[in-house]
Parts: sequence; structure tokens; C-alpha cells
Amino acid sequence: MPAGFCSSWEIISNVNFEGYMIALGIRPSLRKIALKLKLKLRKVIEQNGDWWTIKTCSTFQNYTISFRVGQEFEEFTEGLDNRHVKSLVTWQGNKLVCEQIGEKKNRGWAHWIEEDKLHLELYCEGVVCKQVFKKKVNE
Ligand code: VL7
Repeated sequence: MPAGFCSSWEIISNVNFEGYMIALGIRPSLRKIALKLKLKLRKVIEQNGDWWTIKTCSTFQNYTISFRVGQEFEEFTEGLDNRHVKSLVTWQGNKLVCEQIGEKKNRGWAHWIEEDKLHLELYCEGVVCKQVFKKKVNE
């Protein structure tokens, strides 16, 4: 299994975050808050046996999912677009890919490692947001 995901990560670029939020139907007031912290997002990725946890952290709020690769789970995107989706994370080569089946078509994300950086693409109805994270240096 591809390694190197488990770490704390800080964002270094975030392209079309607003387009992704619009595709999700996030209201303008929340988009405004989110855009202010769009370059302060962090990811904390942990793995315990088969269980993965991905925490997305900001000064405003955090969002956490836990899953097993290959096992569908119910996801409630609480504090984001507040939708219920059926999610499934699988490996596609070296990419950790999630499909989020629900009201929004072609929704999901893909994570992979490239040159010590964590890459993330977020998809919703043909819109793509691209984020890159670098390893957080312990203080
Ligand atoms: C999850 C947020 C914008 C609403 C708040 C903005 C700041 C920070 O799905 C995601 O990550 C996956 C893959 O790593 C694991 O869950 C992205 C954050 C994207 C979308 C919606 C703006 C409200 C919130 C928690």
C-alpha cells in the first residue's frame, strides 16, 4: 500500500476553492469566511490498522472523516454543505480516491503524494479544486 500520507500537512496552494464551494451551493456568507482561511487549512492524516482518519482543520472549524479503504460509509458533511452522501474510498494506483454518491453528481476527491507534497483534488459536478500541502514541521 502506498505510504507517506500519515502526517500533519499545511496548505501551500488552493486553486478554484471558490468554484468548488459554488458547485456545492455554499452560501455567500460562508464562502467569504472560507476564502479568508483558504491558505490556512491543515490536514492531519492518521492510520490505525485498516482505519484511516483525515482531519481538515482551520481556525473556524474542523471536519473529520474515518473510513476503511474499500468499505462504503455514510458521510454527513456537517458544517460544510450539510449533505448526506455514501462514500467509498479505494486505491487507484498510488491515489487514494473517494466517490461521494448523493445529490451532487461526480462528487469526490483524490489524494496522492508527489515529491514530498500531499496533493488533493476535490470534484463536484465537473468543477475541480486543486490543493497542495507540505509537511508541517513540528514546533
Ligand atoms: C473538506 C471545504 C467548502 C464549506 C468552511 C470552510 C473551512 C474547513 O472533502 C474534503 O476533504 C477530504 C479529503 O481530504 C476529506 O474529508 C474537503 C473541506 C473543504 C469545502 C465548504 C466552507 C466552510 C472548513 C474544515
